[in-house]
Amino acid sequence: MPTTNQVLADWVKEVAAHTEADQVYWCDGSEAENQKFNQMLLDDGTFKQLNQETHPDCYLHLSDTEDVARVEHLTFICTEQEADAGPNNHWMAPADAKAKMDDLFKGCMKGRTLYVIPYCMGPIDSPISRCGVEITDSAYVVQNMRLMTRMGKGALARIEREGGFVKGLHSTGELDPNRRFIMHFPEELSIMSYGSGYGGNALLGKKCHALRIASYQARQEGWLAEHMLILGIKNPQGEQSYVAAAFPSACGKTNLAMLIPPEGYVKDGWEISTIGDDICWMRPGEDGRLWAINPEAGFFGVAPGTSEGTNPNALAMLYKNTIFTNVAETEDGQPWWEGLDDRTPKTDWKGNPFDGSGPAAHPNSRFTVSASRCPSYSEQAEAAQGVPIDAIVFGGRRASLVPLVTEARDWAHGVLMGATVASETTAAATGEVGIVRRDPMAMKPFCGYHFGDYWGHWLSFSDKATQLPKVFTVNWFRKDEQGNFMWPGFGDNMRVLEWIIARCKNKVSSSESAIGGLPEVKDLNLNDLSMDEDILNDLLAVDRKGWHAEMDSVSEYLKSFGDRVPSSLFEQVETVKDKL
Ligand code: GTP
Ligand code: SPV
Ligand code: MN
Repeated sequence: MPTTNQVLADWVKEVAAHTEADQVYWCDGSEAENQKFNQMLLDDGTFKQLNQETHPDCYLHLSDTEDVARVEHLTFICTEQEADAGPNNHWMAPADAKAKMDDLFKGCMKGRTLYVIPYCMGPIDSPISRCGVEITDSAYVVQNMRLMTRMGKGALARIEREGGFVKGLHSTGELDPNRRFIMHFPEELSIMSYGSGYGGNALLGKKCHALRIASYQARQEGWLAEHMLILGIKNPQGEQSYVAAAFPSACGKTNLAMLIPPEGYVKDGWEISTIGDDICWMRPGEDGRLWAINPEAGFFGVAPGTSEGTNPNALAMLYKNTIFTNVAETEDGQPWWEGLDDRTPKTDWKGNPFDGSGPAAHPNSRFTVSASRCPSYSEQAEAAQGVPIDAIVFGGRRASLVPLVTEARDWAHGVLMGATVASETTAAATGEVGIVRRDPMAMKPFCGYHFGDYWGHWLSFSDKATQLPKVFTVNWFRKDEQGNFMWPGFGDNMRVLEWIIARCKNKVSSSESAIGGLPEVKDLNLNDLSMDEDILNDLLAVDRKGWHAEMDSVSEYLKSFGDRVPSSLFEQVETVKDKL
């Protein structure tokens, strides 16, 4: 399947020569090809077949034990000017980065096949979508990209029609953490990744293209590329609304995106539909609203904690055509992870007999599955124009201080809320877990340029769109003194979504506070929820002293990004302080 696009043809030829690949294979995206690749991965031991009666066409992949998460310390933004990458990124000069990567890639595909994956991020016919080509020597990466993107013939045809594409070069190399780098060249729209086969490091359409490169492009072109889920809410009157929500990695996007409302809500006729669970590209439409697409075609979701009780829609997807990475296995060959049910697995994520010490599935073990398998997947996810966003929600894991939900006074206050969200770190990236760090717009690991410029870009939308969404902050993760979650979360998050939508439609008022609008308890639907009113009052209270300290820390944080930080953010901080 060679191509009429000369730039692409030349690049593939050049890479094949440099990496000394044995063969070059162009992926067409067909079902026959899918089956051929699965068989190949079974034959070479990369895949293990799971119980085909309970889980037809499901496979287990156990990765190298040192290659289980994103590696933020080895991820670089390589702009000509260091200042353009900003203090939020690791930076390397493009020439130095290329020399380093050229060395690593030299001869690295000897004896291996080079796979060419043309892919499209977003519906093939959407003007908001963008294409890329990933070159990889990993058939496991091919199979994941097949589920996560629109790949093959259709994407190649669009590339040939349009000309431009993002170049992504990947090799699993030796999986040596000391020879592992994820390099981004936003000014050239290219990516080089070596030494890891893990999701965000290796499936280059996802975080590398759709967030780091796309955020850079989006700023130049007047749109937004964000780490957000997109969901639809239909009320019993049949009115449809859409919410985009940014939470850091492993903080609940997949769960919220496919939430099943509490029974009473379902009876009344509320419906939640899923557009996307991780990435959102949005731009102002002619009507002045922000219109969004999910650039992905699948879910690469966190397995632990997924159960019939927490996320039945996710669980329902995982019985067919799913790749499981680093989960445990039961005696009869079914995938298993902590939180799934009370069975005891036979082998752990390293393939060893499970002895009860430590988790059986890796805390960042994942499933890869086509979005079309999700019972709540919306047909609007395929709409070329996208969906109009009514509310933008920011959140994180905060054991204390941050209320269940707060509404921003206006767009600029909303940008401050997003820019200063903090969250406890999770197993989605290597490093210590549970440390509170600021994670602006959940983009700390994913923004392809200086955060000061990024916040300025966000603020500029008040001139770009006349009907901006309302902005909110949520926190599902408050804990009591015994360390228990105070809010039931999961399906019950619907109660907060209902209030958010009611605010967007001006159907309820909010109670004004220094940090933003809060719900009055009477306006939250708490039917069938046995919740102590004291706890709810705690969840909605503003701890003045705590917030004073928080705002001081916020000021210090913003200052650490230097003079590129828009002054209006500091004005917003002063407003909150005055009100406190
Ligand atoms: P990435 O794919 O890494 O971007 O993660 P994500 O934001 O999609 O997170 P996900 O929905 O997979 O949730 C991660 C973990 O948080 C899982 O173990 C969930 O069970 C847990 N979780 C999700 N929602 C809630 C909630 O409302 N309350 C509590 N307590 N835990 C939650
Ligand atoms: C995340 O870490 O935010 C993920 C998984 O969604 S990864 O693809 O590894 O980025
Ligand atoms: Mn994510």
